[in-house]
Amino acid sequence: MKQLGSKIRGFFNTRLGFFALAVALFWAKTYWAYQTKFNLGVSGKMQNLLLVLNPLPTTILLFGVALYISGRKSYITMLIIDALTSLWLFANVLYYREFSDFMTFSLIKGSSSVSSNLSTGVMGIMRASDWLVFVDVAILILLLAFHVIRMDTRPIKKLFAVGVTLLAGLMFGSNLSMAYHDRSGLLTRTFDNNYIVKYLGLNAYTVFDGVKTAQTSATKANAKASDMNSVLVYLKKNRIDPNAQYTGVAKGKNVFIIHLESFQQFLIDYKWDGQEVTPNLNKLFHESDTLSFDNFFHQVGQGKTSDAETMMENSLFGLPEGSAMSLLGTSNTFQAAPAIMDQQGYTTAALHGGVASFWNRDNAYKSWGYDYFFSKSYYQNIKNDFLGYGIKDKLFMRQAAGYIEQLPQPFYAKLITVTNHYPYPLDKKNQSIAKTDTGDKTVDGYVQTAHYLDQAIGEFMAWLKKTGLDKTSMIVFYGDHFGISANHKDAVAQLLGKDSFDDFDNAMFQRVPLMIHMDGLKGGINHTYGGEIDVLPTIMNLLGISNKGYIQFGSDLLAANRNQTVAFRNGDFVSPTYTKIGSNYYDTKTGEQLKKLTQAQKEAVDAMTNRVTTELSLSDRVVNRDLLRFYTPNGFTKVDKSDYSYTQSKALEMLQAADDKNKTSLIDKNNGKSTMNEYKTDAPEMAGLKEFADSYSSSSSSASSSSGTTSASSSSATSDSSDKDK
Ligand code: GP9
Ligand code: MN
Repeated sequence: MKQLGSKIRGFFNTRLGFFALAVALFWAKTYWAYQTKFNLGVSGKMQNLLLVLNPLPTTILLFGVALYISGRKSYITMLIIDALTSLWLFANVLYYREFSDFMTFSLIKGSSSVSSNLSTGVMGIMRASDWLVFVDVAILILLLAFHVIRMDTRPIKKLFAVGVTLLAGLMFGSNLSMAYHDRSGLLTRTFDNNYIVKYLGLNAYTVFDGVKTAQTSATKANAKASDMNSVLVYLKKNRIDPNAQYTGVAKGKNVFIIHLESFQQFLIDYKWDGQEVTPNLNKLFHESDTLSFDNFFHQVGQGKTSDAETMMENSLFGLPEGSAMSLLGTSNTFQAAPAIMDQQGYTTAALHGGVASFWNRDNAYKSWGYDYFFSKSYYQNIKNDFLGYGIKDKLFMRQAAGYIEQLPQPFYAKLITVTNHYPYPLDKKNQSIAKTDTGDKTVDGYVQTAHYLDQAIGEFMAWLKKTGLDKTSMIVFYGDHFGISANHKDAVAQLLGKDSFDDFDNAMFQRVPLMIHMDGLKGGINHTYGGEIDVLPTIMNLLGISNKGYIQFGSDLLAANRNQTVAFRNGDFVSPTYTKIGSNYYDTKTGEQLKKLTQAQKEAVDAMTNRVTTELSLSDRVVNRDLLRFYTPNGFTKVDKSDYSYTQSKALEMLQAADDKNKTSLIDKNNGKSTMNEYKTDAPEMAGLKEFADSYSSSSSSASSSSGTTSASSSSATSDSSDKDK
């Protein structure tokens, strides 16, 4: 026993022994911090395994640097590296507590607001146990100071140090490939910083973020104001005047943007199991005061939802290399819908039952000028309320209404639903239509979650009606992107009752709904071909705000003589005449592939291809080079991100102050009373919940109402569902 003890001590007295001890302590400490200081939303065996393993490769790599140095300096270097990485962890623990996200270089570089935010609030949010982050450094220093461990000053072979570095590289490589196996596109799609930390660790995330920031700042540093000239020339030449008959018809109205997650056009009027899958949305689609578009396409790339949001609210395309919101949402200048509306005297708010960091919304929304972002932590924790990426739609929309009724009017409010998200799971209690029977597991649940989403919309619309908001609002519904990918051709063919489903069918299958509903609006089903890029110009015209001078790549969908070539992010396109998929062309009307193009056809498709590639590349130029910082449209005031805070306590204070000043919220109009008792839902999760008794439709009580805005901290931040399919 004694012998073993002295052997161990002997080992720790060697340089390698000390190195191993330092790595082991740092490893254990990091894992402890992962478990207690962050909400990474780890689920499943693989993610748990990776969470345990992921601190190792980078720790070995970093601490291993000290092995290249000889003598006492080697120990000191190791301690310094240990202390610095611990300090970084400590800073992230504090930052995370406030923002539920990890620190980024562009935040540190770009805004003093982060540091001032943090330093003012730091004392308040710090906990004694946070200091334990330094415990391993302290242990090592004490062990050396009291000579429990002696320094080994004998030189180490360079080759050995190289070996350690290589080992770390190898370990990192396997970590990365295991991570990709569980989540493809982890680094290219960059959904959420939480995911990178969960899979690869904090240090790897830091390097990744550093490289990304360096790349983008190099591109930006080389950009000049004159880079904008070609964009301005193109937009000027191709500008189409909006439809004057519709100019300003919605002036001063509240605006709702309702994001229908993964909702495809084919669901409209679709019947299954003897019933309509989406009766509420069908009704809206056919109403005479709804402008409905049946040739409207999503245009997203890898950035999926975030691409849709970028197009919808900026009329700029997403990037080919992944989410522009994630990559550049923090640092770039934007002239987005919320800021435009804000400057028209609107209150602007985004509401989403998912974590704030997803798609970097917590930062990008500030750049876009959203006054408020009511994300997951703003909603009450109800048992079984969370599914996939967020709070179930019925529970989310019900609580979102609790914030909407507090917004000074007019407001611009975006509600992002999420239950209808791949892989379309829904608990038994919420199922009210049978699954389809194609036998494809990921497809068959789709009608169920879509049906649920539709019911949530129905409940929300009923509340709008009850409160009179339906008379004072313009409501825009849109499907963000496909729900069923091209990997499920057989199942889709069955759903559509077709014998086959080819590439052309798949292009047509990218239609998503766009409906603009407003009391008294001259509606109808419009057949123009358009996409998400066109929505902002359309809405601005309806609101009577000229978009002349704005850098927007879309055009008013109601304008006469508009160009109807709809660009897909990969350069393919659809139009009323021709469709391009890869190197193949099709006649859109017949779906027939055009194997031999006539001269006229060739000229036509060349012109379309040219237009599509020009628009995509000019939009990419604007976004990648951050050109909007050089150009401010007349009448627009540049957004200052530091004006915004989505910290719950601050935001709620701000909301209260705004309301005290304006007295225009729905609650004010209702003599200071909440309208939540008018919100009926049949969400089973709310049955029996005392604070929601009024709004549960099967309950007959009409006691005092709850505004639904009570804050509650949430237990799991990021949830995950494997989405290799996306
Ligand atoms: C998450 C949600 C999902 O907040 O918006 O994004 P998606 O996976 O559809 O791109
Ligand atoms: Mn989506």
